[in-house]
Amino acid sequence: MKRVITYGTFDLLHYGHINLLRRAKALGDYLIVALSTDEFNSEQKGKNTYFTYEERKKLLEAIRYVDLVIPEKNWDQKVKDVQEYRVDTFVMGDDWKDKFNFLEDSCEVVYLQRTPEISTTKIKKDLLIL
Ligand code: C2G
Repeated sequence: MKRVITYGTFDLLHYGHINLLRRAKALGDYLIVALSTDEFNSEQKGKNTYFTYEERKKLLEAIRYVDLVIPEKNWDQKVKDVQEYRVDTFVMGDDWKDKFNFLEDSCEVVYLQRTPEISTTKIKKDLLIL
């Protein structure tokens, strides 16, 4: 069974996220999403999410492509996660291109094209003017 992992905040879930998750799952048989915790977001990523970790986790778990959601607590857990969950392929959108090439010692690293035009930030901005 080919195991795939990806990481992110996935706030205000939108079709760009779904496009990423669908293509990530297509690379294997089992998709793990390491979901940024509220603490990691606010303390290290500088992100204040609309939905809490638990709410974002429930949304992700409802997606047919997602098999398991685990917490992403810091920037440095990826090598351990790849080993612990016996991951074959690590996937991220290409806004992260080459940022995680160090994982190539542990698994395949794939950067997928981001969906243009949509982002959580854009949704928040657009809603401000509604
Ligand atoms: N994404 C995408 N297209 C968009 C928006 C997002 O393909 N229009 C992808 C991103 O490239 C990322 C995933 O969806 O692979 C999740 O996006 P974010 O929640 O913004 O993730 P980010 O905050 O970049 O967190 O350790 C890695 C970080 O946790 C990544």
